[in-house]
Amino acid sequence: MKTRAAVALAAGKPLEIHDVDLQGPQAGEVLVELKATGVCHTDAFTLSGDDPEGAFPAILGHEGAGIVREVGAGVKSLKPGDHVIPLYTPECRECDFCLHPKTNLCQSIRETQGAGLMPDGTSRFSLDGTPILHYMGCSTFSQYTVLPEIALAKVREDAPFDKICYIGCGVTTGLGAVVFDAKVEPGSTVAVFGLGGIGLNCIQGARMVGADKIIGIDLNPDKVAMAKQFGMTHFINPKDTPNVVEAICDLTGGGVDYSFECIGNVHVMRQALECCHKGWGESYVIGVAGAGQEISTRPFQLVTGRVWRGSAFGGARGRTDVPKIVDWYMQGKIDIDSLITHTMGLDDINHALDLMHQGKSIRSVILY
Ligand code: NAD
Ligand code: DAO
Ligand code: ZN
Ligand code: ZN
Repeated sequence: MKTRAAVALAAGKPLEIHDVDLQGPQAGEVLVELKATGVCHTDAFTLSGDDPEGAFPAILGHEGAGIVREVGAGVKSLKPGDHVIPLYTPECRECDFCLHPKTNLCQSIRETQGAGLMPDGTSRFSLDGTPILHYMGCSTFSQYTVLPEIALAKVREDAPFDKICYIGCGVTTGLGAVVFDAKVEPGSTVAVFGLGGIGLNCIQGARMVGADKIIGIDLNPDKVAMAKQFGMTHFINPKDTPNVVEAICDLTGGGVDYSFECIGNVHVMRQALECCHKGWGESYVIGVAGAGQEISTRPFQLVTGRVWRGSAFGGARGRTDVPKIVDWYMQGKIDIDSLITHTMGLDDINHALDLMHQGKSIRSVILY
């Protein structure tokens, strides 16, 4: 079949809209008609050419929501008509990682997914006979896409696609880091570094679990109003505060119980660790730093009980946890609507990337 898609033909070039050939689902695969997709920083990072794993030509996009249209042989958990969210972190429920209680990083299709291919080592997309790579196993910048069954979360049918697509990455990453990975307790003190699409979801996660002080840190004062709306109780702008770590320790009687770095800046990662309380404070790295960058601190920070950890896709096991997050949204426990600042058609997707680079959007959503 043909599908309309935004194709990344080469690094650093604008996306081009093409009618691409799409082969139907093979065994264990599912054809999905996307109804909406968010445009995330990671798509822009890969398109820029700075992503060492980025390969072209490819169809980017990993934050979608849509409807199952066809299933391949052997698919049991999904049927045509089901509403789904694609998962860049799949959940096979069988591999060593899925069976281990301490991780969500299913590895069953990691190698082929990382290479931009389906599990059988081939691509379903092509343009004029040239194969086009998949991206993060999702390729949601195409109206139709094919995914493995294990990379789709089935969600309730009354949830709006144009909002729940954001659960495919940003919402789950920020909220999940607080709820599933850190398991922040009621009454805790929390610091969130970076008040963008991920950090704001950490903030609303902290509010949801009943954190006491929620301190936001950002260089951009324009972020304050939205962060307060999402539950931030105190704001620190590093431009006005010579020693951010000291300021956080002063606010919290010696440091926070939990901190989250949502920027990807290795110097800020150090501050996020060092503002944690001696003896028990835990810091979570969520931001993805540039290739080759390294973190550092004095080891005594760890000897004296601070903990340095990381979080991917919020620690969520996608097929199990994503439907729960959709429920939280539908029950009004979390706000997604305020974070979706722009919507547009696929033809305007390069505008969505421009808005992101100019810092004018939190999330742009493409409507198919
Ligand atoms: P964003 O650009 O929307 O937000 C970043 C915020 O950090 C902005 O508000 C900016 O003003 C602020 N900032 C920048 N430098 C700062 C500094 N030195 N001190 C204080 N504030 C500063 O980005 P986002 O979409 O929220 O993504 C954040 C990070 O999370 C990115 O690195 C992204 O790649 C990563 N990410 C990680 C995962 C994961 O699973 N771990 C998933 C998705 C995204
Ligand atoms: O299992 O090695 C692996 C891959 C884990 C992928 C985790 C992705 C986390 C951050 C990437 C940004 C997501 C949009
Ligand atoms: Zn698995
Ligand atoms: Zn993303």
